[in-house]
This record gives sequence, structure tokens and C-alpha cells, in this order.
Amino acid sequence: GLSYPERLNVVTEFVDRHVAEGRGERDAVIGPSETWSYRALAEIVNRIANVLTRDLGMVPGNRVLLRAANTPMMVATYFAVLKAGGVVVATMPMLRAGELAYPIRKARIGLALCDATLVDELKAAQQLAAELSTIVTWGDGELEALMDKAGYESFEPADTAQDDVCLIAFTSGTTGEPKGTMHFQRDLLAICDAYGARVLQAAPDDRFIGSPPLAFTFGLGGIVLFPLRIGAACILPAKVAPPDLAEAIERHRATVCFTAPTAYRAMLGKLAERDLSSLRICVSAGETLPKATFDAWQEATGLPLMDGIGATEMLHIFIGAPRGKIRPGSTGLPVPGYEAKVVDEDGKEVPDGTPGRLAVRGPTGCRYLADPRQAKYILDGWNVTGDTYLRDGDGYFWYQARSDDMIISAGYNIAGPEVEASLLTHVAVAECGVVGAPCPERGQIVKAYVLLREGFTGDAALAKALQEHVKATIAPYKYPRAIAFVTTLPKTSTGKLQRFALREIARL
Ligand code: 3SK
Repeated sequence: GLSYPERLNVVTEFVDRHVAEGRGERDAVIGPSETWSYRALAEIVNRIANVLTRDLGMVPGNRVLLRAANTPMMVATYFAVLKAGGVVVATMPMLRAGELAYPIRKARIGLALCDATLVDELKAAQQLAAELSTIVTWGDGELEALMDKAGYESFEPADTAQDDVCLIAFTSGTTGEPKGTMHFQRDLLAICDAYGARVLQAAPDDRFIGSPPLAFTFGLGGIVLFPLRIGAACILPAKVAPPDLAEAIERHRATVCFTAPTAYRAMLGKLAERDLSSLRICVSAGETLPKATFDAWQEATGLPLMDGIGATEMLHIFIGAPRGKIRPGSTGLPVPGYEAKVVDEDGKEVPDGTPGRLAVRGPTGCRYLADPRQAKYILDGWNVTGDTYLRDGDGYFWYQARSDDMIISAGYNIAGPEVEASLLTHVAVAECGVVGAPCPERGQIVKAYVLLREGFTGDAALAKALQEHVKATIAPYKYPRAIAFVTTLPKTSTGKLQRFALREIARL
């Protein structure tokens, strides 16, 4: 079981313990122009924690907004807020003023620390959310000047309890308004000691890299918490779009990568120019992993993609499989410490082999910040996700679709992502999204929005070829009766396909 002391400040575990136990000179955070050892990280965290409490009047329990890309200072400010007993509300760097105002108002945030290059939208958000009284920036010397004071090198961690809230992570809003999910101090350790230790099984000499923003808990866990729990290194390149990620993996000899299937597909195209042979563990999550992508990556690199499903509600991945137990096409098994089941519309468990809604419970979820939707999504302690899954007789979970991504056409249930997976195995298709479009005869028809690879032309002949391809690879009734060639697909700020936006377009 996962048990932690009643009084717990996680920064002791992620940072200070390594220094105290003789690992202070190991690389902790590697940025584009700086490498911080654990000792250096500890000192920078202490300096910022002192600024927060002595200069900015922060007290334990205060919520602090962070706004930055994946940079070493984002990591340092994150740990400083935690060490001072505050509650981090990290925000995606690409959010605009209107989107920033929502968490500020909802979580009543008075103080923000922000990378100076991103401050304009935050200042504009301040006009919409008067709660935010103080913004301190770094990169322009403001925070740095405060940190420079003598006597700021050490900091006594706030005497927090293991079940003090330390993080409010807002969902990305694939279905309506973002929900603020609250996580305890102990949750940050629990994901490392459950998924990290039992499924990922990385080692202190590993060097972690990845693309998800640290404001998305997939990135926080995968790129920062998992390595720092075991004294390993976290690499934060300046850019993380797939070609840059491949370049950074090669340059830093990264060994563990966390990113989404889209990025693995894109990096496949870079293998001729980039040496990714340092990689030994590749985790894919954030969106469904088509078997074709698993196969292509394994064939090209010799490495299995470790699929996983997580949720902001649960903080991190709760179904996945350790490397020796992967079944291609399946998301995997419940992470030790978590339970998962498949339920019907009334919340009753369905027999193995029957599709239904995925429900999960475990040590890290789920409490929403002041949200009546708690009663809708959390039933008897089980978080009922929006995903349709089936469990096989061996306990493996197989993704079918987001529950609202099921297309019902002439009485057939068709999972949009399955049709997408089929289309993706066609050489002309770079990305695609498949949704139901209204149809007077069939109720709905399957409609595919397809983004082509360079060199292909979206004409009637190619549309026909794609339809035939789907008919030849999955049950023919699932083929897309309509195909639209597009140049972009709507995505959330975390890179997930927004099928609801495609459904809106399909309705027009
Ligand atoms: O599967 C996801 O989308 C996810 C969400 C939050 C944290 C981790 C993951 C993998």
C-alpha cells in the first residue's frame, strides 16, 4: 500500500532528500541554457519560497497561479509554492486572457508568478478577474532581484499535512467548462510510487524528456515528478514540437520519453535524420494509441510504446502495462493501487467483453473545486470517465471510444476512433478525426475529416480509395460515407482532438 507520514511536504522528497543523501551534485533539471544539480535546484527553490513568504506575503493555503512554458524556472516556482505550503494553479502558456480569467476567478487567486515573455495576456486577464492583485515576473529581473537577497538560501518547509491540497489542476475542457481538480501533497508521491515504480520502472540514471505542458498533469508527472522522485534528470528543451523533440532526444541522449501518439507518428518521419537510440522507455498517452502506431514505432525503434490512460481527475495514468505485459492495441491493466471497471448507464458493472463506461478509483482522485458536476462524474467514490472501454477475460482494458464519440448509424454502433485508426494506416493520411454527421435516412453517417501528407491531393479518387481502405481493414459498415479534406483539425491546448468541434462543423 501507499502510506505516507501525516506531516508531509513533498519538496523534501523530490528535492531536499537527494541533497541530504549525497545526490546533490547529480543533474536535476536540464534547460536550454542551464543545468541545475539537485543542490542548485534546492537553493533556487528556497530563494523563491523566501520571496513568496517574506516579500509577497504568501501564507500556507494561498493559491498561486504559474504561467510559463516548460522551463527550469517553471519547475523551481512550482516547488517553491509547494515548499511554502501554497496551492499551485499552473496554466498552459498558450491560454489567452479570457481563458486565464476563469481559473483566477474560480480559485480566487491573488498572486501569480509569470515568465515575463508571457505576461501580456495575464495582465489582460487581470482586467477581467480583479481577484488577481499581484503579478511577479521572471526573466526580466523582477523576481531575480528579489531572490538575490542574502539569507534567502535556506527555507524551512511549511508544516503541511499529507492531505493538504497543494495543486488545483483544471481540466482542458473537452466537454464544457474546465473543472478544477484538487490534489493533496501525498498524491504527488502516490503517482510516482504507483505508476512510476510499478509500471514505468525507470532508474536513477534515466534522463526524462517529453512534450506535454507542465500545467497538464501528464507533463508534470512524466517530465518532472517521476524523474525527481528517483534522483533522475528532467530535460526541458526550448521547443517540443515533434521535430524539435527528436532533435533534443538526440542531443541530450534522453532515455525516457512522454508524449502523445501524434508526436510518435511525426517522429517516425525523422528517424532517418535523428539518432533516437538512447531511448529505452516511451510512454504514449493523452489520446488513444492506434495499434498501427504501436506497430510502426516498434518496428522502427525496437521499442514498445507504453500506452496509458490517465485523467486530470486522477492526476496521472491509472491504466497501463509494464513493458513485459503489454498487449498491443490494449491500454493495459489497472495500475497497482487503482481499481477500474466497466459500467452501464446506471453505474452497474457489465460482464467482461461488454462495452460500457470506464470507472476508476484509487489513491489520487477525485475532488472537484466547488463544482456540482462532482455528483455527475463521481459515483460512490468511482470516477466515471467519458470513455467507452471493454475489459477482456484477462483483465486487460480495450479502448472503444469517448462515450460521446460513438456514432450510431442505421442501428450500428461505430466508434469514431476505430475508423480513425484504420484511416491512419493509409499512406496518404497524416491526421484525421471521425464523427457522426446528421443524416435523414441513417440517423447519422460516419464522416471523416482528413489532413493529408505532403504530396497527396484530396480529390474524389483519393476519397474513394480511403473508403475502400477502411472497408478492407475493419467491418465495411464502418466506412466513412463522407470525407472532407482539411488543412487543420481542432485541438485542445493539450493537443487532444476536439471531436465535439468537428461534430458542430458536421452538423452545419
Ligand atoms: O490520458 C490523459 O489524458 C492524462 C490526463 C492527465 C494525466 C495523465 C494522462 C495520461
